[in-house]
Amino acid sequence: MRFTRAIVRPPAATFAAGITKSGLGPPDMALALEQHGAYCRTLERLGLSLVWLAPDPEFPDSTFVEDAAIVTTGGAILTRPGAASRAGEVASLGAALGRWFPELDEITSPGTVDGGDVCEAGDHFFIGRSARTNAEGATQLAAWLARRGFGSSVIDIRRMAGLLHLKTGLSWLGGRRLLAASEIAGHEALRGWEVVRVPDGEEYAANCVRVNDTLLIAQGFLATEPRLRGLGFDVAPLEMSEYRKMDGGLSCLSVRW
Ligand code: CIR
Repeated sequence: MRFTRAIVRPPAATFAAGITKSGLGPPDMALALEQHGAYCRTLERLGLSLVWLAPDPEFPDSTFVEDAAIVTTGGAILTRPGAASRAGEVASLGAALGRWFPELDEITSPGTVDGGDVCEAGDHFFIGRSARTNAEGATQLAAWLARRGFGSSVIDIRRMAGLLHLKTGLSWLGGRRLLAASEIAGHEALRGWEVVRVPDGEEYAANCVRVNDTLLIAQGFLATEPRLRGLGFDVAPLEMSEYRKMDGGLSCLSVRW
């Protein structure tokens, strides 16, 4: 779909208290804000109108807005994040999305889904079964998608080391083409898709976002970037170092539609 809007939320002062297993040390707050600003300016340059949510210190991970809501061409659904500390993030996404999606659905208990586990690929969605998205959540989401004419398949990432969410290792590039970290690239759910592999050692670059005709990618991945340019993409590299420290990728910083 062509995007015209995105929800974003700058990190709050409590950002460093969020969940992380990266072992990369605490984020530098000033740098995080600077990187967030560059990310938002890039979305605006690509023609998107931004819907800004205020930073919320009660929820250190709330800058990762993507995890709390899923927006499709067939409507939007609020998730039920798998980490208890993130459950309260959904309300503000609901308030913001309600203006555009009056019939907002939601994942209900005992289902849990993190938006980071949901990879849209046109009329098909890949759903990650992860430590955050449980079987019940995946089933609820698949049924919701099916009612809107979308297909889906589940990829269990629980044994794939280093992947917090499905989209940590998988992105849609448009058409039938996906970008994948090698752990996911051979998965049977991807059969019939053209899978572009992220070079080993650059797994973090597997999380990218196609915004209309441009691919937003993490900066500094010197083998991945030319590979994507070689496919004909206009590429916009963005420095993500402070979000990476908190296990976040490019896609998590916005909800796009
Ligand atoms: C978390 O562990 O929930 C956050 N620190 C990072 C969430 C990143 N979200 C994403 O990849 N969609």
